[in-house]
Amino acid sequence: MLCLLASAILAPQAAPKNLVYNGDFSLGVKGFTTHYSFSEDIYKEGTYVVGDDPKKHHGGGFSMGDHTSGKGRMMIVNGGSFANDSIWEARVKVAAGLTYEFTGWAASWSMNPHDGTATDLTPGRFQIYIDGKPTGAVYKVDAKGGHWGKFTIPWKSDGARSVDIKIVNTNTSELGNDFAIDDLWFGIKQEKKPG
Ligand SMILES: [Ca+2]
Repeated sequence: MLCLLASAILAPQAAPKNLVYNGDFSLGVKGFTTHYSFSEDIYKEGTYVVGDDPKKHHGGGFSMGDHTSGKGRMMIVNGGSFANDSIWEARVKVAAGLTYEFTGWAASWSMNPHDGTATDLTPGRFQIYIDGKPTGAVYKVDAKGGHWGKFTIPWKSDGARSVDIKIVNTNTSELGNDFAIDDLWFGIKQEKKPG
């Protein structure tokens, strides 16, 4: 008992754990719910797939790799024209009085039909909801195809319970509005080391 205690104290501080199951989508369609409809081809607004290249699922899409390794899987979404659609939603257990952080990566994958460049005319705009409340500023996905950008949402827990995390797309345009998300992470916020 004493030995166990000593080793626990001496053990180096572990990196905060990711409370999101399958946040890198390596396990496919697992660990989340969504208002979107699963479809191997994503020509229709409001559909999604978990795959390794948007072009394989939409002939007019930009060919790009995932954020994790460039060769893994990501959630590939054809943004819907309905309001308050949740792209991705999951429940996590939190402890009281701690500051958490929800982070994730997003990139556009649609082409500009006018000039053929990999530029989304109306990129996705995400509002994150934690415990049912809009949290943090709206995150605008980079319009350029395959340019992964990170969103970071800090959140403080006021009690020990399980909370719902939800990514909602506030862009309801049928034009463009095509994006992928990857490497979703929720955990205790890491303190910055001095210096
Ligand atoms: Ca991935």
